[in-house]
Amino acid sequence: MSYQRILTIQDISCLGQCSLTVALPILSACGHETCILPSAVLSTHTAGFKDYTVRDLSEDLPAISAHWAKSNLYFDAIYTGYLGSITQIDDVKNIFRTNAAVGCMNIVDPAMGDNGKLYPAFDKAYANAMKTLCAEADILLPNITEACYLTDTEYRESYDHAYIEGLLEKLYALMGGKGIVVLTGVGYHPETTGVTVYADGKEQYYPHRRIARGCHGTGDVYASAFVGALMKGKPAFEAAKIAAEYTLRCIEYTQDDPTHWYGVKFEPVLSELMEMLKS
Ligand code: PXL
Repeated sequence: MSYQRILTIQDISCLGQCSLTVALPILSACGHETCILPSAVLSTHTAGFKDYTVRDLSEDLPAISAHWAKSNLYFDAIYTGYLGSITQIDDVKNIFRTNAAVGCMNIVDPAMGDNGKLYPAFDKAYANAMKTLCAEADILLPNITEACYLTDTEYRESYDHAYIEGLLEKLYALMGGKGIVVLTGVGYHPETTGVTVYADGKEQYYPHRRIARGCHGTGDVYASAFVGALMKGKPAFEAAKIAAEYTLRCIEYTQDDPTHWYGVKFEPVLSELMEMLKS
């Protein structure tokens, strides 16, 4: 695949190793032209820090999109992550319509929760609005918590294959019966977790080791590495495996440092991701 121009829309948490400060370096390291649209600027992310500052950039989104369109600048992929409000969800839907190149891939990480709960800034109304953005995705990248909110399914800590199959079918229906669902954090045994890729009634599962320490920001690392690999021409299941292995390496590199609780040290292992893309 030739040099790809990717737009990623999410917040900038100035400190915290998530959203744009993760997506921009990872996509660039994968060899893509990476354009950014910050939805908000926060001093830190919202999970675990207190008294963080937030500057909402909602007002700027339509004007930036209009400027790009007027300048004939279009994107090969548009990848969205953490957004600030329901208004921004609507703005992103307009950006899908206005700023996409022919054949553009719309990739939605409905970043809004984990471990059965929504992140502090979100409520049920936001989760419902997120369903309408997911309906426009070519590729959807939820974790199980997000999948539950998107499909009005009860969250369970342990489950069987039928439960996961039910989630996948409902997510696929939400996308209008087209596209690809990449469901992360799917584990049927205590010592493993994994990722399921679902399209057209066909499920592919990649189980991998589970690292006891949960780290913040791994969803963003995963989604960014997935998009990076996919836009290098890797098939979705291959991209899902590469993203899983890279995310595991990030956690392994971080897990022995108790002071680094707010994110993963993804930078020192970026070269390993670049190696994985060569194979
Ligand atoms: O990693 C997801 C994320 C992104 N951006 C902000 C967040 C979070 C998760 O809490 O707070 C601002």
